Amino acid sequence: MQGKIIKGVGGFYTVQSGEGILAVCRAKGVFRSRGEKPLVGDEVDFSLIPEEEGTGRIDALLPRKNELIRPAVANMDQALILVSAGKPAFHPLLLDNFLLWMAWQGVPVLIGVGKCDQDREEAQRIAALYQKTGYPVLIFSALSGEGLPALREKLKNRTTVLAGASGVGKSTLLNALIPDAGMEIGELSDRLGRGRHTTRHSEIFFLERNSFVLDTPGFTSLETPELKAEEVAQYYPEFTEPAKHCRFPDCLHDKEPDCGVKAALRSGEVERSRYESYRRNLEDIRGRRPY
Ligand SMILES: Nc1nc2c(ncn2[C@@H]2O[C@H](COP(=O)(O)OP(=O)(O)OP(=O)(O)O)[C@@H](O)[C@H]2O)c(=O)[nH]1
Ligand SMILES: [Mg+2]
Ligand SMILES: [Zn+2]
Repeated sequence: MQGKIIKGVGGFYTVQSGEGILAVCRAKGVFRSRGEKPLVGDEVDFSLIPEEEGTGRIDALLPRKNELIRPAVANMDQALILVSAGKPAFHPLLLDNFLLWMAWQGVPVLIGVGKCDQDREEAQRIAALYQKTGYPVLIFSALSGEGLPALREKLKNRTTVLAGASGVGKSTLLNALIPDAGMEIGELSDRLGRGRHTTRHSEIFFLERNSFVLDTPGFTSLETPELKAEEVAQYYPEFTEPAKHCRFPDCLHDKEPDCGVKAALRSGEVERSRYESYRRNLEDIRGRRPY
């Protein structure tokens, strides 16, 4: 039988067939010996174990369309990266690192600016910061419901992974979109500004025909992916055009004179926070030991 892994906890994988049959499965030992690890989002061949109702066995993983490291899921069409316009406060570096990871992993991105009910001006400010990146930005509130119809439209006929810092409202958004998702939602503790009932495992939810959304655990920080310094700029889409005007073809847009990206920064074509994130990525990479 063919199915999709919708959840994985401690070596047990919940697999759902197209007909809606659910089975909690173990993966055969051969996977481990081959170094293959089933991921949430994997399409698999599985069989039911007749003696134990509701259990099964994964016999084979079908070829993946893609495979993400952060978060570890497979076969995603796009990522919806969430930030909050209220609490917890928006951190540009964390969003920029999410964007960098997704671009590097080849996954198209939407930016969702949530909790706009808490601070409408901040939501507009964040959206404006990302306008020049070309990433679509959607402002919404899972609480008031505003912006949700437009968001739902973007999720149609796709498998979308929700990603973002802990407490930004990923699970709450899922509950708003799918009333019977029943995800646990964290109360924001004032001291840490992040959720307490935080999501621990990635899980797939059925939104509507051909449309799936994945809830994932939040990150509080995200390191720069394993890139070379000269590769980073290509994942900052708004740098591409100004970089054509750099004097040196191998310009890192750092200390070099006559740099098109730095000129664009001065003229406001490139946002300062984006450029600062880029510089942080360079620093991270330079600080790494060769291996
Ligand atoms: N005012 C307001 N509060 C919201 C909104 N969405 C979520 N919250 C609150 O934000 C807190 C955290 O929400 P969660 O949905 O648990 O956040 P999460 O992103 O799933 O967090 P992790 O699972 O830890 O990654 C809860 O107290 C929610 O009630 C919103 O649109 N408006
Ligand atoms: Mg959650
Ligand atoms: Zn340059």
